[in-house]
Amino acid sequence: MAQLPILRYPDPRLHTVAKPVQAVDPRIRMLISDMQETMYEAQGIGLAATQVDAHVRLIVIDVSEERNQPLVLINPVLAWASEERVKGDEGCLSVPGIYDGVERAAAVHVTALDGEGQSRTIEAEGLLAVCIQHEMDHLLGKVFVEYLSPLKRNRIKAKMLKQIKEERA
Ligand code: K2U
Ligand code: ZN
Repeated sequence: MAQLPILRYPDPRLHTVAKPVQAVDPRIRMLISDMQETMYEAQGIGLAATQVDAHVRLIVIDVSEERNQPLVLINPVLAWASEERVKGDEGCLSVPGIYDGVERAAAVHVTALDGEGQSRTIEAEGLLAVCIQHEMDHLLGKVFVEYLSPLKRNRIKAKMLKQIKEERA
């Protein structure tokens, strides 16, 4: 088990399009375990492999209050999205300290392999639906700030670069 460094916006690697997982082998199982440790330590409710510079279609999630209901989505496919939309404030472990409104489908159905390589369909609404959409965006190289205005996005980019520079000083 290991905690992995999380890429920080505007790192260009966050815009990499992830490739499908070829086999749920020991290497992928280790990555799943490391991503879960990283997510829990960062107090996140989701984490995409893209964020830890591993460009495969893999997401870990835990939206439970008790932080004991982990979900693993390998090669997720969006099978259905509701017409109903919801708008809520989102954050991101790759954009620390920034929260802003994003509109998403209120409910989604996603098919994916679980951590054992078994095919599953997840019918999600509420926070889980939003989290799944947020993480599936990461696998397409999309960060939530890209839904914001160019003015807001540029201000966030400048703030992140200043944060990174100060941390390195
Ligand atoms: O992708 C991530 O960075 C994890 C997100 C997942 C998420 C985003 C928006 C809406 C639902 C889920 C974070 O866990 S959001 C919460 C957060 C943000 C920053 C630091 C800690 C926790
Ligand atoms: Zn994120």
